[in-house]
Amino acid sequence: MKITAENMQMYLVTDRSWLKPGETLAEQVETALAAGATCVQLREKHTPREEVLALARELKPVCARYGVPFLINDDLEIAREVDADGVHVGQEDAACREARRVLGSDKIIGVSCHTLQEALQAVEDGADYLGLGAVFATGTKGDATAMDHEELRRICAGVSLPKVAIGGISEKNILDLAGTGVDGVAVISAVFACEDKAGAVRRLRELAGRLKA
Ligand code: TZP
Ligand code: MG
Repeated sequence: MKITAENMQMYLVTDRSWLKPGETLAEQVETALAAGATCVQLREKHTPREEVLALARELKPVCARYGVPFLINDDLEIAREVDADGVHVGQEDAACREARRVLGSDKIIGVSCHTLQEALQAVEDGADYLGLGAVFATGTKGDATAMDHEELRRICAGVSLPKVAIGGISEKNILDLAGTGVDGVAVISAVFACEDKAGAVRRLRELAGRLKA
């Protein structure tokens, strides 16, 4: 599967710590997909690996039914075991090259970048898309600091791969990213913290469609 700028529009990153008793990640992801989510990344930092693997097995066919890329955060082995569409990796040494080596040329590899230098390196290492952020302050990722939007513009101007902004993005501030060059937004709390997840996805996707206008 190939990933495109359209897949960046309303990119959902999971965090099951927002679930209430009785709710399942699979049904919430399906709700988001039915409402127009364009990419799904399984990112569960507080869940034992065996459970992440089980979630991955459960989510993969759901995403496939909607024709939406299903990516795994960081864990190449889980991605391989469930035959996910790809992975999203950070700035760890050689993460992107290692992912390409393990997964091969057909899988999608996304890389988190915070500077133009990192972005150009990711291109050289064979990334398929870039995750850029945090673009705003966020309580969701403790070690994420908000990046300068001028650097965000420089990355977008300098790299032609699909690019998704992440970090602290909400319906209130998303349009502050208009004109930066990002193709869309990746969110956790803007969807998972919402009672009406379908509405949140629909509105964010509609707003994301105005970022490049
Ligand atoms: N990477 C940079 S910020 C972030 C990640 C995974 C957290 C995004 O969560 P939220 O709730 O959309 O700010
Ligand atoms: Mg990571």
